Amino acid sequence: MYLCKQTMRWYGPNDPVSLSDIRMAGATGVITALHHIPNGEVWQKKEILKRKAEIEAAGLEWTGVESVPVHEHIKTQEGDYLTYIDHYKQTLRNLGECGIRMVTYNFMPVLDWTRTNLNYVFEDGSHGLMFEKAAYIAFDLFILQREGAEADYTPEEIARAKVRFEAMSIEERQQLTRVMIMGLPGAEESFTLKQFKEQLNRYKGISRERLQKNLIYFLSEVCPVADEVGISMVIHPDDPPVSIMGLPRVLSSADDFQALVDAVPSRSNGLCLCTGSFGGAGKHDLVDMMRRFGERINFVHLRAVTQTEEGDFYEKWTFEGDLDTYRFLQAMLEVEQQRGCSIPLRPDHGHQICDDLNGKKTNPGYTLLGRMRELAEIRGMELAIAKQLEEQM
Ligand code: DNO
Repeated sequence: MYLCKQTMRWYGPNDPVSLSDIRMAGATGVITALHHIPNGEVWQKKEILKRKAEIEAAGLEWTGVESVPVHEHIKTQEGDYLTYIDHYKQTLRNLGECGIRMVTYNFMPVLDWTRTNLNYVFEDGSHGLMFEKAAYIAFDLFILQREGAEADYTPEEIARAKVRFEAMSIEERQQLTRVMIMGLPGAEESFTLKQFKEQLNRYKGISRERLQKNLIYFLSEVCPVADEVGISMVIHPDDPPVSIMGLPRVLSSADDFQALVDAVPSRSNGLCLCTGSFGGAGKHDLVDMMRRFGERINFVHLRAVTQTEEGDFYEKWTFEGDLDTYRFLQAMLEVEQQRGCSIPLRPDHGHQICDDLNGKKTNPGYTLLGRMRELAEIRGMELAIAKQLEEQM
């Protein structure tokens, strides 16, 4: 029976969560990146092997990279983007030669994932992440004061955002700004308001179609290398899967991924099925996506959110959100048996619980205890489904 590869994300030696914590939490591998290497530079074999040895010394496997970041110039195709593509290829060759088999990346312009509150207090007292549309619009219209932003919202949304903004203290406004643009864990870049505006300006002439063309060009260049060295490239969906601050988005639905596969059919062109990202806006049938793209899903982020009518979403516990986690895991296990391989999975963001709430330094979404609970619940359910499948065979 092929079971999922249970992994946890690790932010490297500076992560307050240690490798031995991760091992004791029940994971068999880690997902990590060489965060100290500036975006766009080649990851040298020496550095890769050093990190790999450190992970293996802790009794774990380096199951995959999240992320090798795609330089902004590749997304906009300006200046030295061809050099950056060459660097990316070289990084893939080096990783492949060091035995790494999976690389996650995203093609979200400027920002990686976006939330408005990292400390929302849930009913059980745990703290977690959420996205409040009125706060986000308040930031866009009244803090960032993005030119032409009004056209992106309805009069009702603008009115709600105004009320929300006026009720915020100066500290709350500063906090919102920090959360929006100063870089969440995993986002390799952070900005001041001025820098952020400059970044947005660089995308002024770039439509969704253009960004999609640039992504396809990037993949048509790097996938042959990934095929050759035995790496699966998995694209992380837009989080949330809608345009943010007027920026174009290209991986927000099953159709978007289908378009990528049609354009670049290489074996290495794969998807990181992040259930929480797709769950943030719109309706996406994640069980169906698991079955439909099964051959190309080489990484899963398991997380469940709940959407509201106003366009807000809350990151709930994996078994308490809108996702039918049972059916999803069942589909995943079936895909694994059909393919004859184990797909890496990681519990995605976890709440802050118990000791995490006692002043411990944590990376938002990446606490030990919250993720440990998620991993244990997911693993328990997975083993039960596997048993059922075995009995049916
Ligand atoms: C957030 C993560 C993202 C993800 C990147 C992949 O928690 O899921 O930062 O790692 O988008 O490139």
